[in-house]
Amino acid sequence: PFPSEEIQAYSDLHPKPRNVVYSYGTAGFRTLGSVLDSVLFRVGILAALRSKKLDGKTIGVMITASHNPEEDNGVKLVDPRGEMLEAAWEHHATLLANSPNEEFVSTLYDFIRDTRIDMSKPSRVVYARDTRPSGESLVKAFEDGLKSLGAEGRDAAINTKGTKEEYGEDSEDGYYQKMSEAFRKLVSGRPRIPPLVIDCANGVGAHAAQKLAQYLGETLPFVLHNTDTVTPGGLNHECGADYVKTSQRPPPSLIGVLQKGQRACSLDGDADRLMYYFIDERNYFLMLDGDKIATLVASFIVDLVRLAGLSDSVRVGVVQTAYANGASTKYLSDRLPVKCTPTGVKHLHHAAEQFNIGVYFEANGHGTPSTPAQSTALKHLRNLTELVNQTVGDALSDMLLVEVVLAHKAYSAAEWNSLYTDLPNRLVKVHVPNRHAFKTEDAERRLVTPQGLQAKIEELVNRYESGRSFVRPSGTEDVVRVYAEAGLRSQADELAYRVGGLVF
Ligand code: NG1
Ligand code: ZN
Repeated sequence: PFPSEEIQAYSDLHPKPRNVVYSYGTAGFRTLGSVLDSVLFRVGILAALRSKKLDGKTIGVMITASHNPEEDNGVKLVDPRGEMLEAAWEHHATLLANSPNEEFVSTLYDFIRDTRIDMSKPSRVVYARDTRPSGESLVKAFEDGLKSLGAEGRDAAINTKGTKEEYGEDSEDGYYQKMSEAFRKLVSGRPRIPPLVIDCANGVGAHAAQKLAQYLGETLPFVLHNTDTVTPGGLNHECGADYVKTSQRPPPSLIGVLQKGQRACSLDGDADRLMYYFIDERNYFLMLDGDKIATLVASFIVDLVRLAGLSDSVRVGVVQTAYANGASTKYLSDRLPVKCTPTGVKHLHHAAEQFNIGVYFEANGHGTPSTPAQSTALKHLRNLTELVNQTVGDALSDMLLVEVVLAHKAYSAAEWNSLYTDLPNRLVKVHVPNRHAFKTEDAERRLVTPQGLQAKIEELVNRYESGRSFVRPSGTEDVVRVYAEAGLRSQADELAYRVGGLVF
């Protein structure tokens, strides 16, 4: 049964704009919220079909543009176990999104036939959005997609996660309850934990953190900032994990709030990135980014595994991307196996599964440890698996994990920071006529095209002490990114600027 007339009628309400080309990238579809209506409608259909193809298993859909500006929006599909959409389907998604309105129904028909989808199967879809103003109407377009197929959908409203059925109870409250209970067990008997300042980026993390605070009570007191999810323009504006990481500054709203040595952290607009930081004795701002988090967590897990006498059977490893600070890679490689993959959580997650326990974090604060069932022999490891959200990475569960390790090691922010010293680094965006002309290899660390450019970059890099630089096209914005690091701040900035000049 293929309801072609219904689909056409609904599709006419959500026509594809002629001059826009969409592509399903690392973060799903992501662009200006104002040109996403037809995409959301079609993703509604696609999500229902994906569920049918998987025998009615639940598909998650998250409508968000994460750390990007408030006027952007996006949508990504999440497979039943919380994993990223299968690669072949990313390609189908792109084809369907770009089909002109008058061809859409027949393209869809061919797709269903070629993919052998049994339309009589049930379909279950759970969806959620972040606080962006464009979210409401995009959800309507998405629901029209479901309706056109007569599919079932459940609105998880404004939420940090599309699906979390696999984690804890089938409800948001169950999720916080499970996390906070595990946290309590893990820190029991340790000294009182001083309050943690949390910048919620004026996004969904604010709701989540408020809830979590109720469950944690005095075990871990929160001081919440940037929790305004109603005033337009506030989302990720001069706050949030991306602001902190990229500008290498605290959110202006926290200046004067942070006491020397006090731990603070920023979430991003959809609460899946986490960035810690503090002001030191000399009033310097110091960042504890995804690399520092990975280092802290991996060393804790290694200790637990050793104490449990499991060092011979449990292989612990760390997965990073090219954006990992060179000093972190050096520090970790001296102690553990370290792997480098292209950016995007799906690549990291996949590589992490090659270890018994794989810790993966992007420098920007996306990530989580993935721990398997067999290591639950140890009580702490068992509680850890309760605490960490192993399939998707969630900034708040990552935050609790950091707090556990700090409590166990009795580390202050400054002691944690001193594990290694970051090489000064700079990340810049360059607008180019066609970013797709930039193709990379070796986990995005080298350019293959434009021809000759890589050799020029290397020639520059060689002139800097501890220099490293690479160029890659963004998967979430229409820009090319240039990253550089070097022994001195001024040199890192100069190298980034000069490589940027080569690209432009
Ligand atoms: P792009 O826009 O492809 O650089 C950004 C992050 C990725 C990843 C994705 C997914 C940087 C430099 N890039 O991708 O690491 O997190 O967003 O959100 O942080
Ligand atoms: Zn995010």
